[in-house]
Amino acid sequence: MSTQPSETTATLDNPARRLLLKGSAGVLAAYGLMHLVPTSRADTLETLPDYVSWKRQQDLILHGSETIETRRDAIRSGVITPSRTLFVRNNLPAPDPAITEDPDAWEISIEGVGNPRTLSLGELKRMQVTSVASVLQCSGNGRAFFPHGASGTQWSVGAAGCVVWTGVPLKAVIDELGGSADGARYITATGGETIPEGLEPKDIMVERSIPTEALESALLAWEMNDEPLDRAHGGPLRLVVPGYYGVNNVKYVRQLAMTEEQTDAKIQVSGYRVRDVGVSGSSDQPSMWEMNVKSWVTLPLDTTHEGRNLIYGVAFGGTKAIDKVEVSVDGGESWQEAEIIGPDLGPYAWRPFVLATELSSGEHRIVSRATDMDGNSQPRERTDNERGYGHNGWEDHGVSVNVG
Ligand SMILES: Nc1nc2c(c(=O)[nH]1)N[C@H]1C(S)=C(S)[C@@H](COP(=O)(O)O)O[C@H]1N2
Ligand SMILES: [Mo]
Repeated sequence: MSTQPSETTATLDNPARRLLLKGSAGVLAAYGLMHLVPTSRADTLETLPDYVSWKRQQDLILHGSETIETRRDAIRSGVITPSRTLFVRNNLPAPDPAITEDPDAWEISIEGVGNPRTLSLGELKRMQVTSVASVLQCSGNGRAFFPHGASGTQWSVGAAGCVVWTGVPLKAVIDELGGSADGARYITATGGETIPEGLEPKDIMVERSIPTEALESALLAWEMNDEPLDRAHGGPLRLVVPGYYGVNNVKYVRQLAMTEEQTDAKIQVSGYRVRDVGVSGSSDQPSMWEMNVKSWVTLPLDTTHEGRNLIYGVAFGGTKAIDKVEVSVDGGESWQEAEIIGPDLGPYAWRPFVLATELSSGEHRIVSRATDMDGNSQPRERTDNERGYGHNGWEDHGVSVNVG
């Protein structure tokens, strides 16, 4: 996909870019943050940056050093996305490798509870351990399909993956510390990035608030896919909120508070807010919290043979399990129910699906439409919005396949 210069002119949720626009390039350069400024062309980055050099480059699209997408054809019928294939999205540069050198010594302060205190990861590990499979998906996944040229990384379908997290249930931690403070309505988590001096912390910090109902499913996770959490994905410790968009899954979490109000950090107040095209972000607009029902085809993608074919894809319902997936090979005129395959790893995991069907020669538009257990189905159309968030329209997510 080619990147138009206009896409880089107004990445309003990128603090570095904002500062650059305000003429503070010197500050950024002085702190080595120039690489936060999005590259104007997708092809300027040719190899994986050092902090993710362990990933499998052929599975990935390098949009920038902090924005790396999983290729649609790397998923196939995959129940779990291998770590080496999983997308990466950092609003700030990944911390120094030292951050994961002594994971058990990592500390998190817990506030807004009966007995606020600081806990080490070593202590958390002794409280309770559980695992959950959940889809990690960036709010802007599918942004590339918005015709108005929504600013930000032009993700297609690959700012998403399904991984297994292991950690302590957040509720167990809060209970251990005397329970939530009276009146708490939000869980507010703070990322552990060091904010360079000279920059306004509230403009830059990754601090997110989510409704307390997420306490039932949230984890403080130290493992992903059975390995200690790598710093690329938030190691040593990350807040995981199953079914919620990526940004709420705060990496290198160093503080967690049960709060009455949402944080006043920019990333919460005006960032990640859904609004009409041309409107600026503000706190009265919907926040990117729970994910909506979505699916896409992963195989075949460009060409295939005539006759019987297996059409694969993945489907998920955010906080709700998937009920059914339908596939159309004629652009949505007629639909056939696909079979959901593989083990059921719970409501937050995605479900691979397959449809065995005959394909005649010629061009086919293959689309998929998932429905969750509450009966919500993917709409045909996208809902246009300024930043290109939450796209789950089935039409745009289809593939055109040449059969013959
Ligand atoms: N501390 C911190 N947490 C963060 C971010 C970040 O930049 N810093 N980026 C968020 C965003 S926007 C997304 S989509 C996910 C991406 O997670 P991943 O890089 O592990 O795939 O992390 C979220 N958590
Ligand atoms: Mo994101």
